[in-house]
Amino acid sequence: MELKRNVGYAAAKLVEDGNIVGLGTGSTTLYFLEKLGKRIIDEELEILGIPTSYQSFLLAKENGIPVTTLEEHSIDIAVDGADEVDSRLNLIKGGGAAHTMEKIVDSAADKFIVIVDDSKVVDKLGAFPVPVEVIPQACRTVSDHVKQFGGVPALRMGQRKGGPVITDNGNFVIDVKFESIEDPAYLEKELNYIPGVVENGIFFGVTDEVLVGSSEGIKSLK
Ligand code: ABF
Repeated sequence: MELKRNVGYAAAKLVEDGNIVGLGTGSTTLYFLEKLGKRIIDEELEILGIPTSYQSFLLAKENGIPVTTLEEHSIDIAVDGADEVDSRLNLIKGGGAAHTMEKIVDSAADKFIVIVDDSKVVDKLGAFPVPVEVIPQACRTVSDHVKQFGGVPALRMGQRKGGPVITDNGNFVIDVKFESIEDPAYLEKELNYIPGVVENGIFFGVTDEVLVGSSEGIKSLK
């Protein structure tokens, strides 16, 4: 928790007065939103946020961060968490089932900063299953399809007994485990070609900087 707070706070200090800010989702960005809200009040900053989920929308409201939309503004800086970061700064995201909107917002930002603790940094992606958001009616056909790529699909189940997780967009999530991901750029594209797939959680070539929290402090990867 301490490491997540440190990177969250550090990222909030990178935001400048007048910025339009992409607001990530998850337990690390929670600290980013907390600190950003505090800076807005203390330093009287004029900042607008663009949330990546209902969670970050509500947290923005709670922390006094005014929100806007992609229709109205372009994004200067986006800050978001990740489930895995490889040595080339490619990511797996979507453990929180919000990766579709996260990819839209994070990719649209002039600068995209990822905040993680050091447990998320890996040489090669793939220990974490790739979250794939699917149209509910395509659940079986998408599952069959990913098996052809060597993936092992599992429908993500929710808190309601026997019920699936429902995304902010009203869809299901299939978590696909691959033995290893040799070519994340290829896999990201191929998964999105499957009919019924809305978006997958591989983020190839989008990241500008990663702030990694460890017991030794914060390291920046670029
Ligand atoms: C979101 O939150 C997701 O894309 C990712 O799944 C998760 C990050 O994990 P954490 O809650 O540890 O910050 O950004």
